[in-house]
Amino acid sequence: MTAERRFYITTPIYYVNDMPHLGHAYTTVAADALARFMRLDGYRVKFLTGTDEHGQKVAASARSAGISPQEFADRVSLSFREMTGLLAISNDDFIRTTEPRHRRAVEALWRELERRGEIYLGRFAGWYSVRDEAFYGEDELQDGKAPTGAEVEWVEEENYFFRLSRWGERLLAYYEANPEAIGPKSRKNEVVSFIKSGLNDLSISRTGFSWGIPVPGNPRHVVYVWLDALINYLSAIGYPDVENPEFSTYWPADLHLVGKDILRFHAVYWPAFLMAAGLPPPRRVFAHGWWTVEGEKMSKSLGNFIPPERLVAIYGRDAVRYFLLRELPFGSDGDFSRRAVVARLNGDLANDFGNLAQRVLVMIGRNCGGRVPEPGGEGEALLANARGLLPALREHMREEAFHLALEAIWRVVGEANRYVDAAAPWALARTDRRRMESVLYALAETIRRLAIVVQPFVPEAAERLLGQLAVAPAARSFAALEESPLIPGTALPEPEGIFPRFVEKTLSCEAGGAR
Ligand code: ME8
Repeated sequence: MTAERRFYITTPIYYVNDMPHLGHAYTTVAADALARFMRLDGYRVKFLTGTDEHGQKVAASARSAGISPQEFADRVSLSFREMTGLLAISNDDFIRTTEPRHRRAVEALWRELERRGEIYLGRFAGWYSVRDEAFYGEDELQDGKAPTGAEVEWVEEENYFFRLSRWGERLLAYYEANPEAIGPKSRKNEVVSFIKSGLNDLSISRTGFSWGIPVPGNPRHVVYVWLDALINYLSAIGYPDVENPEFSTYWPADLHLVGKDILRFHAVYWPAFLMAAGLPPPRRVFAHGWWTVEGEKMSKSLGNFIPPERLVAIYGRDAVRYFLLRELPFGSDGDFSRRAVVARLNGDLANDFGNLAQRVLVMIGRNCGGRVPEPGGEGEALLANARGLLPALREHMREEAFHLALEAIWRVVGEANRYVDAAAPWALARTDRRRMESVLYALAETIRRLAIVVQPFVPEAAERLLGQLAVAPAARSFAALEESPLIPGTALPEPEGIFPRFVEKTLSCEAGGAR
């Protein structure tokens, strides 16, 4: 495999101060869909997620729980790891910033920055927000709070500083030369104007608490939690051993997916740290939008904090994944409501896709002896559209436009449903069996193609559907779309619904796929 056919994608590493919720699930599911897509498209993929475990915020949560920070971090990190199983996340690694491999990388990068004259010891006097784990200048405060609304406290202490002010011009030149390095475009403009407004040197150590990685050579300081955290993207591929094949294959990362709240850390500080250490910056950072719940910001105190396991228990894993990626343009903000989830589940999944598969497979079972029918030239327009899907999907996925990718797939689902109605194979069963077979072949072949391209989004349902079409596991990649059409005469298993309708338990417990 050539070096070009590789893809390194990451999620943020989540703070272990609190349990996982819908927002964390969102970024992780999106990264998973992209990782699966690229694997199916023949790329060698490294997909990384994990937890961010140091800093004052985590130390404070551990203190209120009455246990040590390490014990607390172990407990909550496990919940994030469980979230990956819960949502069928296909991450290749899960990094924790309390692991020795990470500490080694942080120490090495620190020393490298020091060696290159990028770090000096100074005095910080300013505002710090523990919730944001961020420093703020006096001029940035709004009504005595951080611009994010978080409480701030006055901090005056000896700190190490990174010479960020040196890097403004080089960052601007990098973004000028690499317009794709930040998405969406509107966010790129924000970052560029922030850099143009002038960068101050950045405090990169803290004193006064110990829950962190000690600064090499001066253990009175711990490394600032954001410098510590960002380095996870390097530690997971073996930094500081830059000669190892993992590192040389996967760095620079192809995509850091983040929420818009942490874009500045990823698109200003991170590339500056990297360039200062002589490493190339990531190829692209994409900042997605923010979910509210039933119109409100998600928070424990409002009681609308949605744990992913509850959603999965009620609606199913695939439905949650589908909803998150289909409902909002990736990049925009949006609102989560149960009504919207049920509408997508019963509409797009059960009525449109599930019912299409069920109708066609049941007809094949009844009229073709449960075997793949003979092709005969019917349904060419439908098949042509199904064939055109992959190039369109590649375009959309390159721009992280998951909703457009799903819209394109469902457009073909809609056409296939209209084709069933128009071609009426059940009537042909009595008048023209050869044509009936040909119509059903075109439909089954379209469903095969749909099932293959929908795998990154709803992996479980796609797997079941491909099983019902007797598509061998080795024939499920995108290369198989053209290489392995359905073979007439192949015996098919008994069809069963793939997307049961959601019915409120209080009303009835009936489930089925009928329109
Ligand atoms: O920021 N809507 O961790 P974090 C959409 N440890 N996405 C949301 C969301 C919401 N309401 N709430 C959270 C940190 N997210 C650092 C990251 S990376 C080197 C260090 C998602 O636990 C979104 O991806 O606060 C956001 O950026 C991330 O969770 C913040 O997670």
